[in-house]
Amino acid sequence: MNSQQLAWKIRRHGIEMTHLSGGSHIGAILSVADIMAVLYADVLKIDPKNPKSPDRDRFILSKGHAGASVYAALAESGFFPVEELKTHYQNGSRLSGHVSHHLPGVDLSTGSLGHGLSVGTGMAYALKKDGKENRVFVVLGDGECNEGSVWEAALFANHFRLNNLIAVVDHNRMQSLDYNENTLEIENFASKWKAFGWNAIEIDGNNHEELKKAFESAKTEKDKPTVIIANTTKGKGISFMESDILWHYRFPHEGWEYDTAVTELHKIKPEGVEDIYTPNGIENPNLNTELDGSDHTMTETWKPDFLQTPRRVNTLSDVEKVKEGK
Ligand SMILES: Cc1ncc(C[n+]2csc(CCOP(=O)(O)OP(=O)(O)O)c2C)c(N)n1
Ligand SMILES: [Mg+2]
Repeated sequence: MNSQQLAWKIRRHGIEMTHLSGGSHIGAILSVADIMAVLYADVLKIDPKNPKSPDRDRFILSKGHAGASVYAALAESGFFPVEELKTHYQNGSRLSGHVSHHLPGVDLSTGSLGHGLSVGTGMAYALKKDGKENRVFVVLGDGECNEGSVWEAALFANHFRLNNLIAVVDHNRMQSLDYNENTLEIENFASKWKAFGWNAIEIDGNNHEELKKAFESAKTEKDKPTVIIANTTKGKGISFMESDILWHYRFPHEGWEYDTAVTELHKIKPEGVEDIYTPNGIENPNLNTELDGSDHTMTETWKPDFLQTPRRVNTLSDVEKVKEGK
């Protein structure tokens, strides 16, 4: 399967998994889908028949709330049955909402943000000490980089010249409730990493060719860890989810939300890909994108009086204005 096909599959599984479970974070899953697809289709040296091979590359999805993306990538790569994806986030499932190392192919449980880079740095240090050639990849969120522990790991990786460590930051400029810049400013982001001694490459993180080139060029780095600042769009691929903070926590509900998402994905389905859930798309889809105000996924913003105002919430101050009736 090529990376474009895998990215589509990750998006389709993500919609289904969050829809079935009522699970959150579809915006984060869609944002990181292209990064995950290029890693699993083209970059990582891993073997589904021997998931614990000492000669594997290590991978950590540090933004563990996007767990559905790694589960989908692993299932499509043969680590466990694709059918199992439907159990995600449900009682008794080993596919917990955040990433669990109980699954074959997962090196670290994540979900509490800010730990993945530190663990990945330790892995890279140990591999180097053992004279191994394999690399360590860590995918972080940009909001996650508010955590001080990320920068301690960055210092350590520079100090030990860990050129076998590649961090990718999913730089969608949003976190759970607002834009990063309204929460804790992190720009100029690439310059910060460079100042910490890293080789920083800034690219369009939804563009597969740019991602592949960046991963390739990291191989030639002699004595620095590499960070790929992947500029992405949160909710990428579904028009009404793109750059709308609502979709950090909200899941695609029965009705127009699910129908529109699936119908839009079918319009961009690559050749040779099958949709196991709705093979021919949805017959007579409900594409009426009007909210009915009947549920309360985001309790702060999801109020009937809020619905009188434009639906898109861009900043917390917008929410405050709505609350105050301005
Ligand atoms: C230590 C910690 N604090 C808070 C949270 C709750 N949380 C889950 S996702 C999220 C936002 C993360 O934003 P970002 O890293 O930018 O990821 P994105 O969803 O934008 O890809 C937060 C604060 C958490 N999981 N861990
Ligand atoms: Mg973000």
